[in-house]
Amino acid sequence: MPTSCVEAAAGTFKSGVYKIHLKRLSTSPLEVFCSEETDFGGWLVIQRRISDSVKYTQDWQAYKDGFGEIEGNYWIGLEKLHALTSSCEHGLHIEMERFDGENLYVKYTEFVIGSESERYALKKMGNYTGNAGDGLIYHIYMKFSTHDRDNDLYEDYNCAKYYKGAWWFKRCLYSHLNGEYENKSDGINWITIDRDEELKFVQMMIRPTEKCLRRISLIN
Ligand SMILES: [Ca+2]
Repeated sequence: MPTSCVEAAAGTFKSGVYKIHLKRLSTSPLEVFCSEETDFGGWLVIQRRISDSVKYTQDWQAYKDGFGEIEGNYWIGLEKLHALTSSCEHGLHIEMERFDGENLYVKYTEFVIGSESERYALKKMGNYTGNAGDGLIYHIYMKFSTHDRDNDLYEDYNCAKYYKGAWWFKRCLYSHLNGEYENKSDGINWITIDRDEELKFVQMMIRPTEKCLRRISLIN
C-alpha cells in the first residue's frame, strides 16, 4: 500500500482518488485526491474551494476530522494533516485563480502542522517561491482557530468568528483560504495579491520532499 501520492499515482500519472496508508492513523487506509497536473505531480490535495456549496464556518471538531467532498470543496482535517506532515518532511503548494482568470501560485519547501495539544500550530514553512506573494509567513507559529476555539492573538476579539472561517489567525490575517466564498470584502483572501479581492479557486497540496522519499526507500 502506498504511503503518499508520489507512490500511489506513479503507475498512471493521472489525477484522481487513490488510497494511501498512514501508520499513525486509525482511519487508514485513507482515500485522498492526488494531483498530477502540477510540478511533476505527486501532490496530495488537503484543501480545495470551487463554489459556495460547502460552508467553511465549521467548528473545531469538523476542522479536526475534515469535511466536504474529495473531488470538490474539501478540507482534509487537521488530525490527518498533523499525521502526514509530522511523519515525514513535506512541501506545500497552493494554486489560486482570480475571478478574472489569472492563475497564481505559492510554494513552500516545508510544511509542518503540530498535534491537537499544540492546537495544530503552523510549525514550519521553509522557503517561499511563487508569484502571489508570501501571504503565509505572517501566520507562522500561530495555532489554528475556529469560531468555537479562539487561539488568535487578540484577547478581546475572535478572528474566526469575524472572518467566518478558520485559519492560523494572528491579528488577524495576511491570508485566509477558508473564508466565505464570494464574500467580496472578507472572503477567500491572499492579501499579497489584493486585500479586497476574493479568489475563485484555491487548492492546497502537500508532497513528501526528496529527503523524505529517500528515507522511505531506505526503510522499505
Ligand atoms: Ca481572540
